[in-house]
Amino acid sequence: MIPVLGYEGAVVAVLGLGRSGLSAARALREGGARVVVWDDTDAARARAEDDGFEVRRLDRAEAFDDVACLITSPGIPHLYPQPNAAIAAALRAGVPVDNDIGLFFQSLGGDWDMFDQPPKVIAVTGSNGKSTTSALIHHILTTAGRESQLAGNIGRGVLDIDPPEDGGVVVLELSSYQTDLARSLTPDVAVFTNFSADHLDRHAGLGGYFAAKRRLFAEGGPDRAVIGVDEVEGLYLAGQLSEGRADDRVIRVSSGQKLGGPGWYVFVRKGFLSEWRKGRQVASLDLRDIAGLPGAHNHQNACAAYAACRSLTLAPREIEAAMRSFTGLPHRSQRVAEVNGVTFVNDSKATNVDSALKALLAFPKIRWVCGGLMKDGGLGALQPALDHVAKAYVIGREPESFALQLPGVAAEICGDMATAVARAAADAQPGEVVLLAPAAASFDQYDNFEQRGDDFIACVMSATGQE
Ligand code: UMA
Repeated sequence: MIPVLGYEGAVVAVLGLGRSGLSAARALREGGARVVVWDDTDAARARAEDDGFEVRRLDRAEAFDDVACLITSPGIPHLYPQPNAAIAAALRAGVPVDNDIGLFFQSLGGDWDMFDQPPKVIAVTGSNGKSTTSALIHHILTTAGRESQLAGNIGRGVLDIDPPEDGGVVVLELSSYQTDLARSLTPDVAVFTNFSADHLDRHAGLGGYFAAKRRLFAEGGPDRAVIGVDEVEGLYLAGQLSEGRADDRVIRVSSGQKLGGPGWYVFVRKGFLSEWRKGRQVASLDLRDIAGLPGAHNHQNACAAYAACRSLTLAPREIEAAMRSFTGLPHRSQRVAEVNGVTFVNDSKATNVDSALKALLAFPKIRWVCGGLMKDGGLGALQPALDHVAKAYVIGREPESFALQLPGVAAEICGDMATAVARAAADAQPGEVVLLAPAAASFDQYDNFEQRGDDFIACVMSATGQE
């Protein structure tokens, strides 16, 4: 745990008692703060009370009379569509609102003089590929013998990690909910994987979503920025951060485009990753047979991870060797089974249209399990991949309206996962892939995408007689 500095003896309120909230409450207590907590669910409040925390209703401005700061959780709206009542009350009372990420940067390291090599933080944001890129960076560093810890949106509260040692690295996956609110954001290396529409309701549209992600680069001024430049937002950000064309504090990354010029570039074309610096090629890696990184979207993740590790001075061959032992993450292009020539792949993390598009483009002939809680913007952007789909098997509470947005695709209304997987497995021919890539959030039928992926795996085992 990283004890929180700066609130010794002060009252700090914590709203939301899930993974990030509870770990923040404990780290604040460890740092000497008096912590009062609230969660809108009874069970979460009861758990916190058992842990010795004082529960206080926070939905009135008077609740903040003695409070120095409110720490909130990423899943709780702080601005749009409307602020949670407790956050609105804190804002009315003039109390600063922060989150565990802000506390982490405020508290990391403590006395920097005690380190020969101060710890470094690599923070990864972007619309898709954040988890794989973060996990890959962590895997490469660990394999190369560097002390590394992985936390953030990937499922582990940042304040839960151990205080980093001399020369240690902390790799953080950060969502837009987290970067939007953190009052301190000072990574050494910041990575922007790519950009496409997501979470529009929480950011009041695309501009708000981009502004939330940009804070990671604008607030702290990282020493090095690794930026995916395949969308205009990344191009703009890279341009804003560089002093000129030769400024190699920005490493530009592309999946598909050959990049060149006097700066620093990493790109992938036809499965080969190339690094260019000051107009010369420095390294080339063949990504095509790295089993843990299938498809163009994973090649993009590989480029971002490669660039981040190069900026910590790892050698290209060291990075390549480590990539070969990367096995991927659960729920992202996860090969679950292969039965009678049919491969079953779990990409439950494809919660939006862009990530589902990339998952579909990775395989030529697909029995596609899709559907769930649709996000703003519809499914039109999936069009370029729909000729890879032999048939769609639609789940979710409103599968009919989901299927209606897939013109020209043979679609079967299944509703639940067990029916969808059983029907897809029965129809699939050797060489085809049964792919869960929902293009929707899971919350209409599951608590989270992990639970949905686990259900897919259980249904595959049952449908293929492997239980
Ligand atoms: N709650 C309220 N009032 C509300 C909403 C929620 O009191 O109006 C309470 C809930 O009762 C619950 C707690 O808040 O007890 C949950 O908080 P949370 O939703 O922020 O979840 P955490 O468990 O703290 O997990 C969060 C991230 N969740 C979200 O961003 C939604 C986790 O990312 C992250 O791993 C974790 O912090 C540790 O950093 C998950 C996620 O789904 C993987 N992220 C989204 C995504 O990847 O698309 C952004």
